Amino acid sequence: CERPDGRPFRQRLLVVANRLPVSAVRRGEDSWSLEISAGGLVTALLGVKEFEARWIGWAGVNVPDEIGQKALTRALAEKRCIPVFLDEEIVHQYYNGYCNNILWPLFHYLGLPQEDRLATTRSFQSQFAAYKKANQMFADVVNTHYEEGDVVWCHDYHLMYLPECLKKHNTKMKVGWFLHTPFPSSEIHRTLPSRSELLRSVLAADLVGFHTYDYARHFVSACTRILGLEGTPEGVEDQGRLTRVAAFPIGIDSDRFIRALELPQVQEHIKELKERFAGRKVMLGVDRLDMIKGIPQKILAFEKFLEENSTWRDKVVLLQIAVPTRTDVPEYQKLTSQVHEIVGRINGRFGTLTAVPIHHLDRSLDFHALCALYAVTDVALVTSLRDGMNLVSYEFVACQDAKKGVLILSEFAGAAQSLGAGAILVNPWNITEVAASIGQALDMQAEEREKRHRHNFHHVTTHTAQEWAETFVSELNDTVVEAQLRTSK
Ligand code: ADQ
Repeated sequence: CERPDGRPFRQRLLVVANRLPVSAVRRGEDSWSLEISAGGLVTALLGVKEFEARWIGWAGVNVPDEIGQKALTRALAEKRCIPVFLDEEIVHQYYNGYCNNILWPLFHYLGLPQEDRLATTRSFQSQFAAYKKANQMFADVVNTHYEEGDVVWCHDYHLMYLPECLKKHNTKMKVGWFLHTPFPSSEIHRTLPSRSELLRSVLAADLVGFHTYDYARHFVSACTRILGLEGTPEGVEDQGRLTRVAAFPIGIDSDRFIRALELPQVQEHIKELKERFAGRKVMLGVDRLDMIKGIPQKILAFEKFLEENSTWRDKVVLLQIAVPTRTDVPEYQKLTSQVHEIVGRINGRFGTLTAVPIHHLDRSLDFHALCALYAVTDVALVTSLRDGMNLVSYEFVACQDAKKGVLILSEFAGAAQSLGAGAILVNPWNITEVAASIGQALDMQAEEREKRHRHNFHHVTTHTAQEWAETFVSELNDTVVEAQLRTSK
């Protein structure tokens, strides 16, 4: 196999994630149209040039018939994607249920669902059974496509049971697992009924990675306290077998953002935005509309700032761009209404006939529009209640080399560990503190902004997505070689 520049690829990489990086729309009995969809992980792996990567995952659609499945498999093969077909019932129980209703809130410190105890216990068991079944279906597809020497990289909380399924089938397979969310304190993980089974399964991998050292430490403590295993500086040891555990902070493809700013269409967007908001400082929030992102808290902090700083009322605007996700889940619907209600109230309170203080959009923006927005922003507000890393903060910094705007960043986002020295760190639950930090950011002198921006820009442009992926995969290779040496001694 060769790379586009003619040099051979070093190794085949099978990237296994719940969702393939494409959206598939059925056009006929045997025809599909595909569109690459960008998200945190997709963006990161687009930068990996040293490996011949193939994706294995669910295409996000139910395809009950064989003709449709064959046609979709052919269409996806052109994009180096291999589908796992999940039916509606499995998706409901595994994805909506166990992944999004149980693991996602738990890993973000929101606890387990609080419904009627008995009902939860019953649905919990069937959801966990569906989770294991779905993970086995992913494993079956990996096993079919695996060739000796391949590296298998499993992603995220959807696939915690996958390393064990893979190793049971082939102990020699090189298996890595990376978590994109936080791993919570062991006291939180302890509350999960399937706590031990999940930990044991993840430990079947050769290398286990997290965004930060803290998450890695929480995972090791969970293994020592819950499973009674031994934690070492290298990872977790079980009867002489070591699972390496380490931090691999993700990054972005910063060049892609920096280059985009030169494009005529982005320059045109920038010009329009500058005209539109002339005479006002621009504050920006870009988030998926999820409870972990702290959107209501952010807007309430902005309200408090306006309340206490009347001279700023007609000189600042907050643009909050929120992509709706999991729109069929009642809690997410409630969040959308809550945000709309708060925004409406504040705009009614502080708006004039010609201007409102908050522009809230419930939608995704295309890449060029997003880059232009980042570039014209004076202050970015990232107030996640918990966030594995948060790539929005990185993207903002990458687009700010001309303006040197200020980043207000939650101390509960993984990014606080890398961009903390350049950002203003806040506790997003403390609305008074966030309101004060808005004032501090808007008043910050150019020299101070420059100094903070330099620090963050250096980090974002030197710790890229490509470097992240290459480091993880080469560590995985090294870990396996070291383990072989240990056992042959
Ligand atoms: P997410 O929770 O999705 O990712 P984040 O890291 O901020 O969070 O990535 C979101 C991506 O979606 C960014 O690339 C951003 O540009 C894009 N996006 C968000 N809102 C958008 C909008 N309105 N329009 C267009 N694009 C938008 C998960 C974890 C994170 C972790 C990543 C990567 O929750 O903590 O950083 O995976 O590991």
